Amino acid sequence: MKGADEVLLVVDVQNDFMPGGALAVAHGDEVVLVVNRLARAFSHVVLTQDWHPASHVSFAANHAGRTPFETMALPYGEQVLWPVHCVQNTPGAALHRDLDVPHARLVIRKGHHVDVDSYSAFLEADRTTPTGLAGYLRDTGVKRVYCCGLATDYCVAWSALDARAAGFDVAVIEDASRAIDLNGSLDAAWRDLRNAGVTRMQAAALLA
Ligand code: VGL
Ligand code: ZN
Repeated sequence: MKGADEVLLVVDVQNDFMPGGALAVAHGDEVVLVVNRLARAFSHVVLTQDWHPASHVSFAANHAGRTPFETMALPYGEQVLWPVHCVQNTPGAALHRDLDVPHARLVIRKGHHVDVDSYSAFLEADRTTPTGLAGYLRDTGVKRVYCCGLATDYCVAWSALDARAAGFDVAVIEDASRAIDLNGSLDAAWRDLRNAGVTRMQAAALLA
């Protein structure tokens, strides 16, 4: 059992990221059982939930003439425009029904500011607005963060990079995550993670 100084961060295991969902991640449903198994090895688990207002700036539908998966310049930088997904209190925003982590202590909801996206569980896409997660983890004695969930190349990678920048030891559990892989984003994410000193590992190393 992992101790008090280690946390499992389970990112966005939500219906809209599952096959058939609004922003489907290929094989996204395959993470659910391995996440359940991993979670049993951790006393401390935190979940995240992408949680957008319907008028969110990241939705292509909210910009005339724009289509999903284009990028657009916003005041805080380049933003990928997504299909409408994870709208607050909709079934698509709910956690997958088979996700079984009764001892999860905290659910961080992100992307709730209408004008700013937040892939990261730590810092919004303006790169300045904190979610409070770094302070929470420090206050609860966490030193090492194990990241998994959806999607590897967006919310998992950005969360892992920000966890590292906040001073935590960080690993990404590859086979407990699945990627969107838009224009080489998965390769780029692994390169950025390696350069930042994030460990790439497989679930078996934690389940032995
Ligand atoms: C995500 C794109 C938009 C993710 C969330 O969970 O990786 N990706 N919103
Ligand atoms: Zn989103």
